[in-house]
Amino acid sequence: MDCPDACSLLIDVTDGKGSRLRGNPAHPVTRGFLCGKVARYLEREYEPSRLLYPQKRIGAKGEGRFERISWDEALDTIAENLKRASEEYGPESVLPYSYAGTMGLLNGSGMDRRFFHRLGASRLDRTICSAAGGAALEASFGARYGTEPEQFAQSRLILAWGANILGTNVHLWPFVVEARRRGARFYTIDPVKNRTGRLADRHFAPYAGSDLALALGLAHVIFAERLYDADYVERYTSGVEEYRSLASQYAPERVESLTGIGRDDIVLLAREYATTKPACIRVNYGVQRSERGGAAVRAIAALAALTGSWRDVGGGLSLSTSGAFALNTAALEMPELQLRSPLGRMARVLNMVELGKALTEVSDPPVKALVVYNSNPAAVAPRQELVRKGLARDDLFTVVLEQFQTDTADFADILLPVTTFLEHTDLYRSYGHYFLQISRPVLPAPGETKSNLEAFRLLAHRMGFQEPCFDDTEDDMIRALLGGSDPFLQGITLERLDREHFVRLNVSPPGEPFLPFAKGGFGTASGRFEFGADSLAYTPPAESRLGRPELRSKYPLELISSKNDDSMNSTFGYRPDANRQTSVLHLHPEDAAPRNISDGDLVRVVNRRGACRLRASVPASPEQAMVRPGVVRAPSTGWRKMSAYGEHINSLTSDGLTDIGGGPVFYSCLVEVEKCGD
Ligand SMILES: Nc1nc2c(c(=O)[nH]1)N[C@H]1C(S)=C(S)[C@@H](COP(=O)(O)OP(=O)(O)OC[C@H]3O[C@@H](n4cnc5c(=O)[nH]c(N)nc54)[C@H](O)[C@@H]3O)O[C@H]1N2
Ligand SMILES: Nc1nc2c(c(=O)[nH]1)N[C@H]1C(S)=C(S)[C@@H](COP(=O)(O)OP(=O)(O)OC[C@H]3O[C@@H](n4cnc5c(=O)[nH]c(N)nc54)[C@H](O)[C@@H]3O)O[C@H]1N2
Ligand SMILES: [Mo]
Repeated sequence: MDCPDACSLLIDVTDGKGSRLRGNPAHPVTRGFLCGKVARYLEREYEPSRLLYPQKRIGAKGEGRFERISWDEALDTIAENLKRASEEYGPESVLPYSYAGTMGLLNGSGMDRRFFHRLGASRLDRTICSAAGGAALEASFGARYGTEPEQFAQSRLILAWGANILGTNVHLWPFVVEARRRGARFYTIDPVKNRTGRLADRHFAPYAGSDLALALGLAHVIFAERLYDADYVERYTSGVEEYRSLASQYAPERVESLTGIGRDDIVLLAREYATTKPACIRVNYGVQRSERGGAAVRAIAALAALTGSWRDVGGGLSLSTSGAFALNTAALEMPELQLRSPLGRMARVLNMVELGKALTEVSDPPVKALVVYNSNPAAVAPRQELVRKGLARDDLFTVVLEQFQTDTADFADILLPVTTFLEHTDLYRSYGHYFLQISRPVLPAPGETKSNLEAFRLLAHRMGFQEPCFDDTEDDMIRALLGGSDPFLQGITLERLDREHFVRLNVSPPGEPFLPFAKGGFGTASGRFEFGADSLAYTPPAESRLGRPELRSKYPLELISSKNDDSMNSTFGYRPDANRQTSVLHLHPEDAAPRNISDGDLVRVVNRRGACRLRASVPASPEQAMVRPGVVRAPSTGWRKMSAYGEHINSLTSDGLTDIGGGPVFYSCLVEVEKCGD
């Protein structure tokens, strides 16, 4: 699934049935244990409501009434409709919509990409998760590398900055525990005091979306007290004078008013961070889901460059490691097929965050056919009311490839049943460590399920696409991926992967730590770390407590709908326990009292985009509160149709975009909350 940990799993199979799933003790990051979600994955595998046969819709869109059909009929209907849309409106009237239901490369961005490129379909900008942070790393580092998880054990100070390690990245935790056993301190910086924050030595709670100001404030102190590594900065960075002058405007007093973190704490944190060696920052994607999210990541990354922390084993910073997997994705995806499509050029690009607009406003051509796989946009995309309005269009032909009858599946014209990762071959990279993995099918595909890869192969044949690439086997495609010349992949072959299952990239010699930027080596045009001060001046998000006055007077609370610890986006939305967990709103007692809200009350969260009813969770005392006054938190996210009132938190979130990268601003979201029942 979509997780930085990308675990190595062992399964016991008895008479063709999986009986036990566990973490592989031999994998240096999985280390023999699983999170609560995957430990229960066999329940999902054999869940009676799993989709097993192709179906066509017989009720209204969204209603969820379907009838079984054959694969032949399903494929004929799809091919006919895609051809018609393509002939009448041009192939760009077809839009694929996918994200990371599986992170497997073949089933996530393989035959599907070839298919849509050959068709000339609109391209999808897959921004919904990490686009702002990714753009920030590209601009600052020129590469998506980060500190190896194993090295955290050697840190003396670990900052979890917008990183709920125990919730969304639990395989980092044993390394944190080991570091603390050796005397390290562990701090969290997060508007929400989640499981991880509760176990921290200190928790700092900035206002939502104010991390840029906080990072500049820390830099202010580090410059003022000359705590930076002048040698590292001189040798390996670019733009420090502009950055110094920007930081000089962020004195602790001002930063206190922008972030809510006390000036003395800012000074102490800056000193401690700059003088403790090694110090490591685990920043996760929560930080960049706000209006200034890209700049925030750049300013946080600047701290590691300023202090020269990249020199140290157990230093540096980790947001993503995905850039080290220099696979030949062009050979997998074959973008050049677009030139052979009726379009004869590269197709237009639509941003997945703006799906609602794509389905209701975009013309020239309008979207007439939508093919969804590895994603559940009717639940996970922002501005849900508009998304649903678009999905309900009678003149839109929708195909959904799914394992389960999700909210999105209910809008399908044709619904195709697909396999799980236990039932098909795939190649997996990771965004949290440096091991590449292969996985072969260990369980039979139930009913008439097929992998995404097979489904798109059959569709390509139905469309009459003649290119031999549509007959490539899974192994052909893996070989193509491994076929580049990147040194990190040297010696990694399909045969070796089949033998060893997981293989560490050649990022450093065996047994030696990977220090990506110890001696510079940044991938930017200058080869240096780019501070980028000209884009880092802080203004509070429009939707925040210091934002647009007309908004915050009506909607004074900052909503953070961050991930639920025991589910995976909407993937487990059919589970009643997951649904209970995602039907809660955490409030501070000071916000609850004037609204006459008590623990367990039914409340309505509302803003100008929509509304959603949830159960209030209000602790007895302020010390136990998960959030500071002015912040509410909704663990996310479930299925809309499973919620008691058929409502969803993403009716409130905005389809606005981040400062860079075109990412979503899920956590810049002002709301009001009112009691609406006991
Ligand atoms: N259990 C579980 N694990 C998951 C997922 C899941 O749904 N559930 N989802 C997977 C996915 S898709 C992803 S992208 C990854 C990474 O997932 P993350 O994006 O890292 O997880 P989140 O919980 O959304 O955000 C991390 C933390 O950032 C905090 N945060 C929110 N706004 C701000 C802010 O303005 N400033 C600061 N400093 N912190 C802020 C949140 O309160 C949260 O504690 O996790 C993956 N793992
Ligand atoms: N309010 C709010 N909204 C959010 C977020 C948030 O924090 N708060 N997080 C955002 C983030 S970071 C992300 S990444 C997105 C996640 O959004 P999505 O990527 O849409 O994630 P899921 O909701 O888990 O849906 C994945 C679907 O893929 C299906 N699937 C799994 N494997 C396969 C396969 O092999 N083939 C096919 N065809 N389907 C498969 C699963 O059954 C599941 O229904 O949500 C975003 N939405
Ligand atoms: Mo994500």
